[in-house]
Amino acid sequence: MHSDILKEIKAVLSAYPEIPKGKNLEYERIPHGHINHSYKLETDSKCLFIQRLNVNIFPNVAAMCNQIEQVTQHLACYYQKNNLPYEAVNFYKTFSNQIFYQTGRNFYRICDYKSALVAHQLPTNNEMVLSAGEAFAHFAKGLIDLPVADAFFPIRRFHDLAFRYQQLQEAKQNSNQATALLGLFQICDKLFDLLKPVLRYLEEGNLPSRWVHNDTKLNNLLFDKQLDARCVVDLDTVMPGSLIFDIGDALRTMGSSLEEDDSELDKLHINKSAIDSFLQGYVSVIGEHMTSEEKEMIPYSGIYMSAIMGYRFLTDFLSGNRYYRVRYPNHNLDRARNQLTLAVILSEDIGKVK
Ligand code: GN1
Ligand code: MG
Repeated sequence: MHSDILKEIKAVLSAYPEIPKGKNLEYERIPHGHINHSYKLETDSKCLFIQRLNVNIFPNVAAMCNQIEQVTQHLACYYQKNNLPYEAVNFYKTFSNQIFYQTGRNFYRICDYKSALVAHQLPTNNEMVLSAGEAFAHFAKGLIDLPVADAFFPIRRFHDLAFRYQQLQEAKQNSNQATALLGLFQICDKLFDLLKPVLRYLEEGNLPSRWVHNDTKLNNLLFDKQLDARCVVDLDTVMPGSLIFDIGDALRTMGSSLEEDDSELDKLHINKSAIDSFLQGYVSVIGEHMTSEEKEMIPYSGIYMSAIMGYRFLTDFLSGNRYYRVRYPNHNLDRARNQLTLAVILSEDIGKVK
């Protein structure tokens, strides 16, 4: 297994003119991320980050990667023009000038491993969260003048709550575990009712379609040693959507006391000051471009994204864990319970779900 991976990685590296063939090659699996496989590679001259893309989830790798390239180039110009302290991800190109390489059924992508920067699973302090808010807002602001009309959608209806709810209902009908999870389904239903205003605004076109990241978890940002955010990573799901998705996804990770799969739910609470810090940073950067409807929906955003994650994890659990990578049989169920509980706690500011 080990030597198979090494052999394949060597073949991949030889497709890139800027990566010299060295004698030594060490790799280390990076455990985070539920979809792609990521490795840190040490060659004689470079430290690289290489990903094997999950083609079951991203079947059109070429369209996705071309779009990522367009987005990163646009961002790099924006950062530079405005003298901002961020770097855009810069992928290596193959001899055929692509940012991905196909070998057999596998697709790979390579960029530098930014050794000076670190991803965090939970925030250390609120300054860090404020910095995250600014960085994700600059990501969206930098792309505000990139037209959305011809965008490629790597995953259809990705953050469509009604679609995710419908998928959950289908999984529930086909499962023999539904009765045991009645309480959890009741929470799903109540959250769906509570979130109808967001769905209505989305359906009526009241929330503008903008380029958003769609996976603004804290660990998709790299920070320097001073805990300043420096680089937005994991760009596979970048596509048009609502700012509410990015704000909500950030809040569900930065505003929670627990990681998303922690099952000790009695320790789950909301960090209100972290939520305030994120919003302060985010709105200070992009607030002047936000519509009043977008601002109005901010209090729903964290609930919306936690509910979507709860639905998706529960759907996957009921369907035999085919989408997310799991470490134990009930992993997706633990994730679902965590995210649905988080949505309920977040909703206590807006209206009672329990
Ligand atoms: C997946 O693979 P990763 O961790 O970057 C998922 C996101 C979820 C996230 C939950 C394409 O992202 O939507 O928020 O898990 N990505 C896809 O942690 O489904
Ligand atoms: Mg991701």
